[in-house]
Amino acid sequence: MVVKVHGSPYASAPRRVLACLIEKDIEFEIVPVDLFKGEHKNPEFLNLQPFGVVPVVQDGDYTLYESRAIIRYYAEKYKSQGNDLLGKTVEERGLVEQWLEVEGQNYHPPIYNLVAQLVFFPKMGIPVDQKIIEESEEKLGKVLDVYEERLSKSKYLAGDFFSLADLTHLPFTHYLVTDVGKEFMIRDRKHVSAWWDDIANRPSWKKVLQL
Ligand SMILES: N[C@@H](CCC(=O)N[C@@H](CS)C(=O)NCC(=O)O)C(=O)O
Repeated sequence: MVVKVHGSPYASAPRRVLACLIEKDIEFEIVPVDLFKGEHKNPEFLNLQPFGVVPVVQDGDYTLYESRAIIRYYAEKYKSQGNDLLGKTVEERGLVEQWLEVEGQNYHPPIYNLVAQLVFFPKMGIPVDQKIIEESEEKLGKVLDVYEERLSKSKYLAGDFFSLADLTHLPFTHYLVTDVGKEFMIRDRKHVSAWWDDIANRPSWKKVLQL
């Protein structure tokens, strides 16, 4: 069964899902949803995703939204296919879940604010708020200091294996080092910098960027 991914391959949350599907060798097709035309607010799309955001996957009769839920689902469903992204033991799995939560709760809010203020808003003609930019940079810096400490002890966030915990960071960190112009936040931290080079060079992520 080919998985249908409703979304735009240039948008961050769909990219998270696509990277996971490629890591797991799962066949997929992209059903384009043009955010610029507002297609994600059309009634047909809202039937699939009542909050009107991408991505949504359809796998036969099964429909799922929320990118982090989707990657957990596929990593579990196809545990022994493609690259294992959940760890071998329950303790490893616990750490994968811990760092997935850290990404969602600690990393994502400030990095999202930076990307919104410095990339999305200028394109949309929305005025930027310098105070939000400064506060977000400070908050993200503190989170990255915790990552630096962690990554001085293990190659990846959950241990010495690449997992969903690392993969989930790809889309927005990509924005940070490319469009936002704050690559120094990664490069000033030796272990974070090496981790980023490692995960950003995975064939799955390179393929996502080409889609
Ligand atoms: N928590 C959701 C967030 C999805 C999300 O914000 N998607 C963005 C694209 S990356 C979107 O659809 N934005 C359009 C909008 O907010 O109107 C997920 O992870 O799936």
